[in-house]
Amino acid sequence: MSTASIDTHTPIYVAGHRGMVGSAILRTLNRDGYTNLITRTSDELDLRDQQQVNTFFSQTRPEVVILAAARVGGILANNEYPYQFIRDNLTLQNNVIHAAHQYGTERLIFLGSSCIYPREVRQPIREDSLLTGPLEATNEWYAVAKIAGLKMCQALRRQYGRCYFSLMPTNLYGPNDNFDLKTSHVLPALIRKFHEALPDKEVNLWGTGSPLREFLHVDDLAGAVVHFLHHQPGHDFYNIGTGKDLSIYELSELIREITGHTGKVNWDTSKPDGTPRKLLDITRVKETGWSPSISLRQGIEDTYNWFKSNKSHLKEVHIE
Ligand code: GFB
Repeated sequence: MSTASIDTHTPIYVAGHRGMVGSAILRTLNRDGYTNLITRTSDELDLRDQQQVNTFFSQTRPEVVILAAARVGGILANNEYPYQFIRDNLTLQNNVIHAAHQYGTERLIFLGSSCIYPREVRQPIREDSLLTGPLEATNEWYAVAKIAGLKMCQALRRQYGRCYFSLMPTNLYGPNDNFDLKTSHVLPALIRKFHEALPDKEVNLWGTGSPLREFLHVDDLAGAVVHFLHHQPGHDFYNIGTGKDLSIYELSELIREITGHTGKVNWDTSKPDGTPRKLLDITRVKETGWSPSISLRQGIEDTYNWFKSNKSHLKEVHIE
């Protein structure tokens, strides 16, 4: 891997800067002294509208695009709104990637998800497992969109020599996560459920508790994104994770301990478990010099503190 640093005055567009991932990237870029950051709220720019996206690119001409905008949600939201997950993601990522190419953006980092890999894949999951088997049914629509985004970047890189590439993070959590119990992922849901049941009310969790998941603090992902502003990628995509997983039951016990909850926990097995395991092999990214630094306990404590300070103004997250 060669080094090709983006200097701190380069115009960088962070798409999705109000979400958990985009806001963490913006925090990290600000901290590292980047001064030419471009952002738009979804009210100012609807990324699902190609005309609006083209006009924006023609006016701002970003040299770097970090594509963190996406329709995201937990297992139930993915399962209940397959059309919104495939349509919104395909549309917005196609619009942004195509406009970036048309208006001369030199480097684009597309953010995906570990759910792009087949359900029954060998663990830990290596990048070369992509498209080797059927996807997990609860999130295949989202996964197909993310695979398509990765392939768009791969095609532009191969055909036009563009430095467009993808980072595929494992399950993320951290400040600005979605804590709406209907649409959230497991980690914020558990923080909220245990906190609201303090000190000893019953808590209802989903599935059997046996699936294994890997969790990465979003600030570690943001660190990986900035790392790739300083390194020329030698591959089309990289797994970004911790290399360690635990069962949902173990996660629930850890969050219970951190919150101080002492009541009963029920498991609602009418809710889906999802994929049995998705642990990423992070050898490829480690070879570039990046590795995660936030432990799961430290990350959950940090997120729990954020939740307690912000819970009075958290928004419900509906899918329309
Ligand atoms: O995080 P999660 O919603 O999604 O659920 P996935 C992970 C596991 O936690 C599942 C269990 O086995 C859930 O049944 N779980 C237990 C709960 N209690 C709860 C709860 O209160 N809320 C939630 N949400 N889960 C998502 C994909 O899969 O992972 C997305 O659907 C994306 O597309 C994301 O890829 C990273 O890890 O199963």
